[in-house]
Amino acid sequence: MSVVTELGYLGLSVSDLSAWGAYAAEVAGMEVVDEGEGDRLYLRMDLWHHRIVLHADGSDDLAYMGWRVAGPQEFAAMQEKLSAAGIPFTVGSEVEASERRVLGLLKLADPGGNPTEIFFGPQVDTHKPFHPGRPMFGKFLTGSQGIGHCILRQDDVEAAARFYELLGLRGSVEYHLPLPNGMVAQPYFMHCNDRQHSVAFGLGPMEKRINHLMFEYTDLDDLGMAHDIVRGKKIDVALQLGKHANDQALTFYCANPSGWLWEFGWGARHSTGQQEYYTRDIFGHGNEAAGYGMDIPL
Ligand code: MBD
Ligand code: FE
Repeated sequence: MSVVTELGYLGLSVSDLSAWGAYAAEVAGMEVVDEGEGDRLYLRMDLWHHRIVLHADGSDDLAYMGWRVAGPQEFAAMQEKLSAAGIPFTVGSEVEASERRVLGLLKLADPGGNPTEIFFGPQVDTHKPFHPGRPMFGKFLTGSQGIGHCILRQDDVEAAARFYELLGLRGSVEYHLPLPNGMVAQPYFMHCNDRQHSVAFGLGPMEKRINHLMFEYTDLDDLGMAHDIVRGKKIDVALQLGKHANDQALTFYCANPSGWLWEFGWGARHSTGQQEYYTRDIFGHGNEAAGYGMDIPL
């Protein structure tokens, strides 16, 4: 059985590369690496060569997401599993693998059409200490929990759930949220390691492929500092500081230079392996700036 082990990397298409570099470093604290290609910047969050590539190609949306499998045997088994399920994929060439700094990758699409890659063997630069883009008290929480989580566009939630189950994720509906229009939002959350969710969907129609990327600091003071910096720069905050019912992380959501959200967090609990659902968050997460697809009563 081959299962994905973490959400390992992301590619983001951006129109303003320099604004993005400044945001990632000065607001989030990521290490920005320019290797001189001219069309991209790398963002480091730990010892990996990168966790995020910013591609200056203008669409201001998710370009691709990379799910890790443990090694070459799991990589081969995943191809057999996808073939048996009738899911089309291509095997990345050596050039494509080295562009992503991995030993091997597959390219496919999830049922929502989101470009998806399954890879093994990332380049880890153990000789190059992580150097944050602004002073940090601690680190980004990655390791076996991967980058964080994404909320994705899916028109067919059941099809999306079957696809991510095939990849090895588990989960289901974790909230029933009564909406002002009388409907009940039933977002779906899925995990593949200790991170309580690595992917979620089912929050209704979305303009972009991605609503938000969540990442986590090891130290509360880094979340507080990020919050002060966001407020100081008058960056739109879509959801104020609050604590989620499912992962119990303290988080807030603010706009990035592409006009979608980054969720900054701290203190998430691990996935429990037992399904539950909630009707609201623990506290906070008040709605502030509207129009970012998070105008929901949490
Ligand atoms: C999350 O991370 C989230 O983004 C939402 C909407 C609900 C619970 C946890
Ligand atoms: Fe989230």
